[in-house]
Amino acid sequence: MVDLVLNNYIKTSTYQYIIDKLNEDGALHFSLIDPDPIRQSPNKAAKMAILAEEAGTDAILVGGSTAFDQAYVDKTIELIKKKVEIPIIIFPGGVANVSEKADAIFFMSVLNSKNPYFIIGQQALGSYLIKLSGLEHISMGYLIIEPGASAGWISDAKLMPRKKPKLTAAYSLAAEMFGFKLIYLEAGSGGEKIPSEILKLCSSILNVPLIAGGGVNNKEDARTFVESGANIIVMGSFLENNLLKDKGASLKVIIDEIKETAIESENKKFQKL
Ligand code: 1GP
Repeated sequence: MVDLVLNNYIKTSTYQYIIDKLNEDGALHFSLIDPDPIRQSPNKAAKMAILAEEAGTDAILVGGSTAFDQAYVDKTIELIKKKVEIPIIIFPGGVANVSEKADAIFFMSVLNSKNPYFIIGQQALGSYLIKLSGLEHISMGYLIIEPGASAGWISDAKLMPRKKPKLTAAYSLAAEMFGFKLIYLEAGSGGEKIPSEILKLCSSILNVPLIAGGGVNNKEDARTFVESGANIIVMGSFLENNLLKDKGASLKVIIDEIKETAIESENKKFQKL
């Protein structure tokens, strides 16, 4: 479904689309699809993207910690692009995820990694490719909270403690002060969700949009996230387990809940940086 905001984004940028759509809806839902040959073929990924768009998701994220094959990532994005109108954003697990076929890339830094390779190293390696391809890059500070799952292990993160919200809030604020346009809090795929106290504290001090993901599986999870101040909810495993089975029906229930909760809650407005 093409609405006004989407039309406008086609003329401007994906980042502009995110800000405008957030200001219009109050909260967004992004669908994460992993271009991993062990998980799904590009064809299956495209079918999932169509169903997610029909269910009301606001963007498709393509990426994963274990996607190492550039050609496979290209093929997956190319097929999805033919089938959906919403933006496709690369959520890179590494340099091999850079593909000029997408609309944009989250140019992200794992700020609580113990290894500088994940903070600036692989970003430096990918920077020329991104520049030359003209791919829109949206800077994003990424923080991995306990338990962290594969993302935490692969990025060698010093996991943010679940019971110390102030630590994650301080890292988030520092990321905003560095100029990151988005802050992404990740608890790891398929694991325990980010505690509400962390989301509440981060949301209360940040001026940039707060993305949250990991373990969101039902409308109650989604409602809690939005009520706690998450502006964008990312879901991955749920899509893999349910989208094709029920043709997006259960995802629609969750996305409707996100939009309704956002209308009920008082949401801050965002400005483009
Ligand atoms: C995105 O890693 C998450 O932040 C995806 O987590 O697979 O649990 O939805 P799920």
